[in-house]
Amino acid sequence: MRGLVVLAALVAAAAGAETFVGHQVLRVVPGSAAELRSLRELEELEHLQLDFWLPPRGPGAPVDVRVPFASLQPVKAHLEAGGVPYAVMIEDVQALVDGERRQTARRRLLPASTDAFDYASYHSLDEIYAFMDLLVAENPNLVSKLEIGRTTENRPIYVLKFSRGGANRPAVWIDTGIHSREWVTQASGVWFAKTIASEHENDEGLASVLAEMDIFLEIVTNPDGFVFTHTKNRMWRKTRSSRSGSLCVGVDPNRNWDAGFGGSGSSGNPCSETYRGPYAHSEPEVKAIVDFVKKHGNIKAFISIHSYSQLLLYPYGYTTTPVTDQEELHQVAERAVAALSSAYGTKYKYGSIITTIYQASGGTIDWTYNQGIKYSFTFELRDTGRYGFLLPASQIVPTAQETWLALRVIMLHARNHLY
Ligand code: BHK
Ligand code: ZN
Repeated sequence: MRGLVVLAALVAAAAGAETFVGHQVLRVVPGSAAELRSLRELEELEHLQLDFWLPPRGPGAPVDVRVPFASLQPVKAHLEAGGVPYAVMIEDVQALVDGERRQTARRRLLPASTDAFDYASYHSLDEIYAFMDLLVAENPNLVSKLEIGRTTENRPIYVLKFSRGGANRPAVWIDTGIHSREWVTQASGVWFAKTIASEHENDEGLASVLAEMDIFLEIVTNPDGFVFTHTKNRMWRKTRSSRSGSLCVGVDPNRNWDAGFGGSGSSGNPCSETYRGPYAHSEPEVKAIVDFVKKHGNIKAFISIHSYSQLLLYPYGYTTTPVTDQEELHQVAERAVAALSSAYGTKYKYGSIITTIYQASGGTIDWTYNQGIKYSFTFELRDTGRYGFLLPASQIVPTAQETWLALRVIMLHARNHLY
C-alpha cells in the first residue's frame, strides 16, 4: 500500500505534475481581532506558498489553509506564538490526491450510452465532452450543444441547451466548474444533464418548467483550468491566461465581472488567487457568458455553482446595499435549502454573499442580477471542510441529487413568477 502511494506520487511527478506530499490543510479559528491579524500576516508572506481554501473573514469564522511541507514548521510556530488554536483537517493532501487518482483510474470508460456512464467517478474534459455528444445524439428533440466561445488555450466552450421548442423562451442558466478545482461541481453538472434528459417527462415539476422555459447548462465553465487540474496541478482555481510583466498565470473568473470590478474583495496582484484581471471581462471564458446572456436577453434565473462550504447565496458580494428583491430571494433560498436537506439531511446556510461569506467584488451573480436577472444564485456544494475540494467520488451522486432538489425549487419559482 505504502509502496503504491509512493509509486503514484512518482508517476505524477514524472509527468511534471505538482505534488502535495506532506502538505496539510489546517483549520484555524481566530477568536479575536488580534488572532485575525496574526492570520492575515501569514497571508502576506508569499514565500510560504499558502493556499487559503477558506480565507480569513472575521473572528469566529474558520480559515482552511493548505500548507506546503516546508512551511508547516514556521506556520505552526507562528500560530502557537500568537496563541491561535488550529486543527489538522487533512494530514497529507497527496494521500487524498492519490486516492482520487486511483479511483478515477478505475472509472468505467466512455460507454455507448449515457445510461452506462459512470456518474460516481470524476472524469477528464474529453470524457465530459464525449458525454455531451452522446446525450445530444440520444435526445435530439430535447438537447443541443452550443459553442459559445473559445478559451485562452483555444478550447471550445460548450453549453447544453434543453428545449421543448419555441423561439427565445425565458430561460434558466446553470454553470458548474468556473473554479476548476471544485471537481464535485462539474461532476454534478454531468448528473444534472442526464437527469434533465431522463426525467423531463416523468417529473411533473421539471416538465412544467420545460413547457415554458429553456435550460442552459455549462458543465465545464473553465476548460483550461480543468485540464490543468487533471494534468499539472489538482489545486488550480483560476483561468490560464498570462500577461506581460508577471510570471504568474491566471485570473479569478469570479472576480472578473463588471459589477464593482476592482473593489475590495479582489486583488490587483496577478499572483493572487483572487486576481481580478487587467479589466472586466478580460477572460474569454467570462466574456463568452456575458455575450451569450446579453444576446439571449430573456434569462430569468442564473445559478452559478461552486464548492465547498454548503451555502446558498444571492447578491450582492461587492456592496452591503441589499438587493431590491432581497426578501423574495431569501424566501426562495430558504425553501431551496429545505428541499436539499430532505434528501440526506445536509445542512446549508443561506443569505447574501457579503453577509454570509465575505466581500467579493466582480463576482458572477452580482453582474447577472444587475443585468436584470432577478433569480441569481450561487451554491457552494459539499462539504464543510473534511475533504474540501478533494471530496471523495462516492459523494458525487448524493451531492448532485440533493442539489437538484434545490435547483428544482428555484426553477419552479422562476417559472411561476415570470417577469
Ligand atoms: C461566491 C460567489 C460570489 C463571490 C464569492 C463567492 C465565494 C467563492 C469565491 O469566489 O471566493 C468561494 C469559492 O470560490 C469556493 O467556491
Ligand atoms: Zn469557487
